[in-house]
Amino acid sequence: MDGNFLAAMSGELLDALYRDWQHSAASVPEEWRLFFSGFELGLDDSSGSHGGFDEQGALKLSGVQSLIYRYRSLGHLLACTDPLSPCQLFHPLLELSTFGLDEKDLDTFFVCRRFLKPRATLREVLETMRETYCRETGVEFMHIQDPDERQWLIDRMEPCRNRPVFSIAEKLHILEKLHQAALFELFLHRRFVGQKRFSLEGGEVLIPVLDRIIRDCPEAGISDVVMGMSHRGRLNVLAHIMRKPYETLFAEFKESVSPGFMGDGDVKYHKGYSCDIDLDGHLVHVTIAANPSHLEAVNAVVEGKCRARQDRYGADGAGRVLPVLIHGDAAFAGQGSIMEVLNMSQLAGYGTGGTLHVVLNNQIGFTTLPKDSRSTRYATDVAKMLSCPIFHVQGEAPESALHAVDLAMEYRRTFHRDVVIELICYRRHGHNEGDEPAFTQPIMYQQIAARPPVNRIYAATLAEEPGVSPDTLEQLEQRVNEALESSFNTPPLEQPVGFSDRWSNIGTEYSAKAVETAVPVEKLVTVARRLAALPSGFIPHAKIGTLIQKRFEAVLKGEGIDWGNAETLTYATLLDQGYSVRISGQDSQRGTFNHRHCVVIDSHDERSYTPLETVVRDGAGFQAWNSLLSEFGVLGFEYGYSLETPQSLTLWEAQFGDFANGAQVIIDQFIASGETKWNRASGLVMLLPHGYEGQGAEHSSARIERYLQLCASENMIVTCPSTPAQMFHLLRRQMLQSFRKPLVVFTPKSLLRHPVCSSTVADCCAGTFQTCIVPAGDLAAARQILFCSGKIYYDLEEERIRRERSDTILIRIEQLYPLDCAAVRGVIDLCGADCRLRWVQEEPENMGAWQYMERCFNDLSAAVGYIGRPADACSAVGSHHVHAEQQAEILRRAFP
Ligand SMILES: Cc1ncc(C[n+]2csc(CCOP(=O)(O)OP(=O)(O)O)c2C)c(N)n1
Repeated sequence: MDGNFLAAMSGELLDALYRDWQHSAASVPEEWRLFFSGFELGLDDSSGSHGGFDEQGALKLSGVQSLIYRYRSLGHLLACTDPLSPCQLFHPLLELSTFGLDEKDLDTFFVCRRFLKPRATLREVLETMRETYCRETGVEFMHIQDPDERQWLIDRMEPCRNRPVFSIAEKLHILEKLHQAALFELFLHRRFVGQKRFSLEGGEVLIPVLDRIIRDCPEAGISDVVMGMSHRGRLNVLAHIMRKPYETLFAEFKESVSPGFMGDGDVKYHKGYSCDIDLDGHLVHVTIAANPSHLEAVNAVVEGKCRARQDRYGADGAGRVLPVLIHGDAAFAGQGSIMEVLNMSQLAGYGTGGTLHVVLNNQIGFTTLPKDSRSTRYATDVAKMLSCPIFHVQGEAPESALHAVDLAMEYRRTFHRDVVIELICYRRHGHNEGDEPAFTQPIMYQQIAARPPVNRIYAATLAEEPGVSPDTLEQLEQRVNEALESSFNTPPLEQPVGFSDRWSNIGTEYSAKAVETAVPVEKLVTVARRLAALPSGFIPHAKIGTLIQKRFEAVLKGEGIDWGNAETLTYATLLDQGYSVRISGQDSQRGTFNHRHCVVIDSHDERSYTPLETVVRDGAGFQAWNSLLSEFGVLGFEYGYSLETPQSLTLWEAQFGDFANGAQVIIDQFIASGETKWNRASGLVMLLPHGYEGQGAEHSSARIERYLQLCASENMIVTCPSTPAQMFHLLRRQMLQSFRKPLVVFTPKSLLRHPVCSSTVADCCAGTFQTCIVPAGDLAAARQILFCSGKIYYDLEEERIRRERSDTILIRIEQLYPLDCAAVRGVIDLCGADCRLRWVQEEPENMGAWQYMERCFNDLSAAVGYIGRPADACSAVGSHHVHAEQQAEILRRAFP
């Protein structure tokens, strides 16, 4: 039996075990049987001190040890962290009597295990515990299962009682940051009456907290900080952390500044920004990601951005780049995407060495109170899944908050895990400045109105400090006010136009010009040979070994290149040209439909081997990750990754295209509209398996219509390549073209192994991506033209051949958006007046590309009819049999 364990047991438990043993020795484990036998051996009935064993003393001792453990574990229940509520002074689990102790024991010395001292009075123990865990900082850390991590935290909290000493200079700096935060809001309120700013008032402590994070960076070796946050206090953060000039912010209020790019722009509290901060010669590049209103949606994007930077820095990347996410209490507890991002934190493909989470808990979400918005005690409880420390800090105790920051930063650096700091504060006004909070929380808001702002509270505390003169305090405040006033009428600096840094040589305009994507045959053979050469002693599954050899043989033969082979050759040729490739998605290494196998597993020892890593050049890298089972989080992450990597092909693959709508916020708010709102381009590729094969509503449609509805102003490219060579050229084009736009690719499922769906080496080594495939044939003589896209082409072509309908020509639209209107017009212009024109699709009439294509055909004044499933509420039927009948009906109607 572990002595520590015995010491940590509560008296009640020991008693209960003892009674059980007395009743039936067999009912307790062997080691307890021995323990109690030994105990009774020494029993002395007359004294209560049995043969040298002091029963009462032993119970008290174990009570003291339990008390220490309990305060570490639950002391936060008595922490005084809410500025709006009186401090809680009693909790039944933390009463002396609960441990079999009372006031009389306070001055008794006890032997203490894992405490500051080996011997201490109960009074000392209790004071240490209460001061450490029950003042302005409540700490949850005993859910951490690693004993070293727990002890590490204890060693840094108990000696200083979670309240370190700050120098006067440091205190004045805190006050300056608090003044900046508070006076900025008052200034905006006065100067821009009635304008929304989502004031930080009540939560001003956020500014010294973020400032401290940045100031801790040099010591931690951090060179980059990437932040994500929502509306609340964002302008304040932009001004006082990001150093966005006041004059630029004021010009945005006055709407007298041009955005510096052509686009829709965004409201000022969504905009991103970056700056370099020089801290005594140590430069820290700080970025705040642009984000939409959708709360918490930016988190995964920030993680992806960080990971891309970390990958660029190499081995010590995770140490150098720090993700900081700032959350609202209601959003942190309410949005499921939080859990997805937390779940990424320790995964090899998505981890970023620990994220610093700051939850600004203003105790309300719009008008909703915590009792209606969460089932947990704390807004942060979801984070406990990570076994990481959570600090709950009183929002009017800036020094305690800064101490929590220091601990969090050091913890992250030591253990590479997430940390959460919750700042418990309040919101001085309504949700925005036009909202009346007293409609819904009249008493709470009376109380808030009576509360002095935190900069005043802290200034009053400092005024008591010896060595701080009233003049010093006054001048500090005056300086902050003067900076605001003097910037009010200063014109802002011109915003730079175009992309910058790594993006500076990337074009800002879409171009339909064909891109040279072919590769020399010798190059294809060389990379194919390398891909086929497995390391000696590596034994893949027999079928995979054959597949790898067959891929190579197809290249040597010059024909029979299937989808998986073409896709692998695409990555290989790009890697060979120095472009990195990162693909992630559910089961993407093997491929949901078994076509990819870009990571091969040894049958004997399960070690993995990635052939594509052997063809990388010039510092490029290949990464393929099986993702966590998430769409929202993972797509957001890969989008973020793509923002940092214009010279990388970043691909996200949905298991089936139909599941991508779990990430709809990322698609709508970032991928489709990020560039026009924020001037941030992305070359992200979304691979969306598509095709009607009788697998029901969630395994068929991939919702083509949704993407087409989002298309305008060449914001993204939507494609449905029908051959392996087309896929090859399309993905190569994505890197080789002069600009970056998100690329949506509807990829096949059954075609992956369809014997007719194969390409030749010549197809890959000549030509380029064809936006529209028009077969050789006499269009003028055709009686029927069928336009289509994707897999249905193969069904139509088979039927056309079977029926010997040489009068019908099939036109494949390979790029739906931007549509190659000239090519479509060319077809229509050439065909005769009585030629039957039809669009054929597998989807119901209200889905698929039809409604979009109908508009395009109308614009071209072409009367094109529809063939496909009738409109439906559901994208596909559940019965394979009904599916087959519907598919046959489409073919019958296509060939009347
Ligand atoms: C996903 C999403 N749903 C709803 C909203 C509307 N909304 C804006 S702020 C807000 C309340 C947020 O509360 P909290 O997270 O506590 O942050 P606070 O505004 O209090 O700082 C809501 C519901 C939104 N922006 N995003």
